[in-house]
Amino acid sequence: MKIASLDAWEILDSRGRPTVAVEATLENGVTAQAQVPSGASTGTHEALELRDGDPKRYRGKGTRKAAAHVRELIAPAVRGMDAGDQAAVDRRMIELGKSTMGANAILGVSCAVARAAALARGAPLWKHLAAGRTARLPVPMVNIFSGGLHAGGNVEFQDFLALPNGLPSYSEALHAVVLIHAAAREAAERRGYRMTGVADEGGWGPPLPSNQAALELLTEAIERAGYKPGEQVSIAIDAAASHFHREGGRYELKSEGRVLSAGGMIELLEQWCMRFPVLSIEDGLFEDDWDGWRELTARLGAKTQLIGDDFFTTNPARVRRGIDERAANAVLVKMNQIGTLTETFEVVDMARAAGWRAVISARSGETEDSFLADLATAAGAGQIKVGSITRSERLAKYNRLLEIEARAGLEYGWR
Ligand code: 2PG
Ligand code: MG
Repeated sequence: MKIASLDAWEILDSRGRPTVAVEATLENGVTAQAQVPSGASTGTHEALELRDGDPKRYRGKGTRKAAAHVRELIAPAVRGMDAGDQAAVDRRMIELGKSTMGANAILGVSCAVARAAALARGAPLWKHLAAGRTARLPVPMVNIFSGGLHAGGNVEFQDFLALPNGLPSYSEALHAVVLIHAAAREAAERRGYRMTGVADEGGWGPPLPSNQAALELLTEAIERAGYKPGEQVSIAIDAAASHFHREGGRYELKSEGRVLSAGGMIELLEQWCMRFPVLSIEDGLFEDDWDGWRELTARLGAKTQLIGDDFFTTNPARVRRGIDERAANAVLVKMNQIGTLTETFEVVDMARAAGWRAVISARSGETEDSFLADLATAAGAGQIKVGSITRSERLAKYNRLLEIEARAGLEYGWR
């Protein structure tokens, strides 16, 4: 199953911003496409997302250059290679250079080639990607309230999510979250908040008075929906703290009327873990505060999942250091932060081997491509984060997982 040709073009993501679509064609005539996600709250250490920079088109955010790189530079370099040898294809593209090609160009090819190889073998994508790993259906970590960069100026923390880790199957977990999403609206409206705003990932983005108010509402919503907080359904937070971190190690929580040091942030998070059923905290501190992360892990790590997103940027070298220094206990895995499928799996496998958890994650800018559902299942990581349960770029993934559940009868949940 040799690669015959690649095509690529500019498309729009769920925020109306350009991204890249790629089609791979094999010598046996099989073709497959992939669409590339894109973030808003990006970490400084992410691989380069190539934008055209032409202010006359999409305010400089066009992706025609990245698409041209696929057609003109990557295609001749991978033509004739075995589509089933993902590692070799990815290695060839890494040699071409992520910052010259654009990680968005490279990732599109990486995913399209994998899908074409799966089709050529007649295997479901998750099975092809698993390549010997034990596939599992993941627990969905689902956005209910948004703040930060995803929801225009209400509260600083980016995500307040439901984590239905105490339910027996993927479909029951998803069902619980749908009820909680509706109950959250009712709870918020009862307190007089306007519930018209929908955030970038489809969750509620109401003008809440504080981060703590979101935790109170979410706890109430879990109960109102008929679930036991902390037992059947817990809370996950993505603080995305790099985005309200200021020079001199200060964390500016305007909505709470306080400016905190790293120590103050750790204390606040610790208090919230005691008062609310918070089981998971992502990016609780600034992306380069290694001392703070070690302290956070020493204090909360025994009971709480501490995930590095901007902190690790799905980079094997950063995750290795995090493991060695005990600076977290879980990693958020985003394909486009690192740019190839091979390195994405490397990060998951490294994390799992160290006894860490891994959460496979979408971006705030998504497409109708459901690749991530198969990736999460194949990686056996046990958790997936896709945003809320509204809007079709999110549902494409949730619905694909329902299909895999219905057809494959795989194990569910995290170990
Ligand atoms: C995050 C992601 C997804 P973005 O911070 O975890 O929620 O957001 O894609 O904007 O980085
Ligand atoms: Mg994050």
